[in-house]
Amino acid sequence: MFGKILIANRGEIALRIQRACRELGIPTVAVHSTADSNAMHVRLADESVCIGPPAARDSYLHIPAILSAAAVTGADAIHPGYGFLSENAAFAEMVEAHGITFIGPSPQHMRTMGDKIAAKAAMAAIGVPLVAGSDGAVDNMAEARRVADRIGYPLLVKAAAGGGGRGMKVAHAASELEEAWTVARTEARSAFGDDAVYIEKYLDRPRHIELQVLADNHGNVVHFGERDCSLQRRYQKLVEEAGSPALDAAGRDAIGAVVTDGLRQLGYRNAGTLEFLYQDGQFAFIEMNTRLQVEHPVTEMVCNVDLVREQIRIAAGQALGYGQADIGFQGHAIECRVTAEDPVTFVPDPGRVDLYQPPGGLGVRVDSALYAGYVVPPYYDSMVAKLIVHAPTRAEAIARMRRALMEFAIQGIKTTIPLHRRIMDAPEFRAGDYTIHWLERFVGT
Ligand code: MV4
Repeated sequence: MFGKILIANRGEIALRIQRACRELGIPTVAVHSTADSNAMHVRLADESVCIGPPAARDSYLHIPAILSAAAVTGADAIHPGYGFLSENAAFAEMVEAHGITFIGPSPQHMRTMGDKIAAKAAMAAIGVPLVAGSDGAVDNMAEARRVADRIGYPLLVKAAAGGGGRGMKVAHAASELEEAWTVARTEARSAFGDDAVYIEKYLDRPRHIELQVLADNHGNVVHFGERDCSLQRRYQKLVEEAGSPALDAAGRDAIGAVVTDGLRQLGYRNAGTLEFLYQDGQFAFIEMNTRLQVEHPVTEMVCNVDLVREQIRIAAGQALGYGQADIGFQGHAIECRVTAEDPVTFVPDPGRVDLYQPPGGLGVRVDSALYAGYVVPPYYDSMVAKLIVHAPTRAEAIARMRRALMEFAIQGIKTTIPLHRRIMDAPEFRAGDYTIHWLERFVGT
């Protein structure tokens, strides 16, 4: 097992990783920017190193500073959390070149999944269902027309280096194809320095369902079921649940078996999430994330597993020690992401937290780095807390979330808590009857 872990992140996820380390008896090193000297993740770490000025590119994304911090503190592993350097294959390679363990997949798997075309080819090869589309990159209009004739309209032109909604253009008819293809390429080149694009049939009312997997270095691959992440606005998730109101145990078992058998063949290791669009009872793979995700707690609650602990054990070479049959799904969990934003306009509202009163009681979990007197800096992501509830049924989980949202008090900054209360009261949400488009219509922006 590791002697000391450096956590290359901030905020609630840095605390989350510290908690797993502490329970494993492993000391932690926090890194922080000058804007985060008073941050909770610095206060709670065993050691801390200031790695640069506020801007993320000069601190949390500054690889030489992070490697130096690991060297001077003698850390023998680095956990990247989510965001920042978590999906950067070159960073993972440099970490390993310094004799430090990167807590995550191999750089090669990170690189493959970072290229959406290569990721789809890998999934096709192991029998995971895809959205109908081009077989690889589409680098001329003649090829684009051939694909369009085969799959029909509407279709999407997507950037190979994209993901999370960046670099996507829709064509509703043949008359729009050339413009969509040209604009997608141009935007991909300027945003990612890579103009490779591919084409997919546009699904008009899907849910976003993702599958959590873990793989060790000994050929054991298991899944922890699905999360429904359809409640999003501008590609930012607001509410996630496990399981999906749209899926039953048989559907989960079926997609889970295909995925775990396939990832075993690919030699994947550590944590991963496969993202699917789910429409008319069909799964269609779109992307794979090679990191711990923000919404991992809902899976932890229904499966009674510590995913970060498992990531660390796997990176240290330990075997999972259990199989798929040992993983159960108990009740229902919901997460609300609370951001420091106006709940109507979504304008960020960083600043001083005058009062912080988190909810409690049975089945309530709050992952947050806030405290009264803390000043939320303006430089980073606006998420300030994740409120997670767990209950025997979905209806009881919604009742518990409403109750917890009533108790939750944050004063001094605006937060999206009032919006979450409205979502919990919405008939469509309560019925589980929503697609990826429902929330944007509900909030009206
Ligand atoms: C799609 C799609 C419909 N059809 N692909 C958006 C983010 C990126 N990860 C993939 N995205 C989509 N790809 C096909 N073939 C609709 C979306 C999409 C979406 C997907 C997941 C969650 C929220 C979304 C919001 C808008 C569009």
